[in-house]
Amino acid sequence: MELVLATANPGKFRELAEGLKPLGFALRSLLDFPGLRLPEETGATFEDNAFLKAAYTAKATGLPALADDSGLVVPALGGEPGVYSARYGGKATDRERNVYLLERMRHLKGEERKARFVAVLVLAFPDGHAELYRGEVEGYILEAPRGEGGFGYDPLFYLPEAGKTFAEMSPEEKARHSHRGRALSALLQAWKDGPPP
Ligand code: ITT
Repeated sequence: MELVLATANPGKFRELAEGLKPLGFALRSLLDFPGLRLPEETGATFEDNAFLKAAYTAKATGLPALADDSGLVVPALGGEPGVYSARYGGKATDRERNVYLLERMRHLKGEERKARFVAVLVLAFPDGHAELYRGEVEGYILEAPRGEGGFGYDPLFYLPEAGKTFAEMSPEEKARHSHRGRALSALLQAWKDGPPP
């Protein structure tokens, strides 16, 4: 089956492509469809935004499309950055957003630095049908970045059971623990015997 990965984020693309390998889909990227831009993310939830991106791409390309809407949720900040993770504080780069998050959390200590990553994957078909898969992981936001791997908030996200940040993990190790890895496992489980009923 041909499948369009409806993301313009190269970090996500890499992780999704790796995780989907066992299904043997022929993957397409947005670059295969010049002129196609993802719609504005106007939804209030990860679910809404993932659905917007996947349904739009499936309709525009005539192919099944998989979108990932994800982000970091810090309860002590009232859920920030949440669905605004990609544009937190109006900052343009991952590094600037990380600096901004650290600044916002400067007064928070111990358990107040708890955070979770959420990923919602929506697989949409040109006929309007859609399937949704979700993954979450809980950890802590460090006071300074650690590690060079991954993307986004990975250098700040510390997973106690691994004793590392996501940016200090190999791609395989991050996939075993991450929100996206967990959502992908749910998708793989549903598709292991072919298209779900
Ligand atoms: P697309 O909409 O094109 O897929 P995006 O980056 O705009 O890309 P989102 O709106 O879903 O996607 O924003 C997700 C943001 O959350 C992302 O830009 C990162 O800042 C952060 N994020 C999500 N997953 C992450 C991960 O595994 N590691 C680090 N940061 C992550």
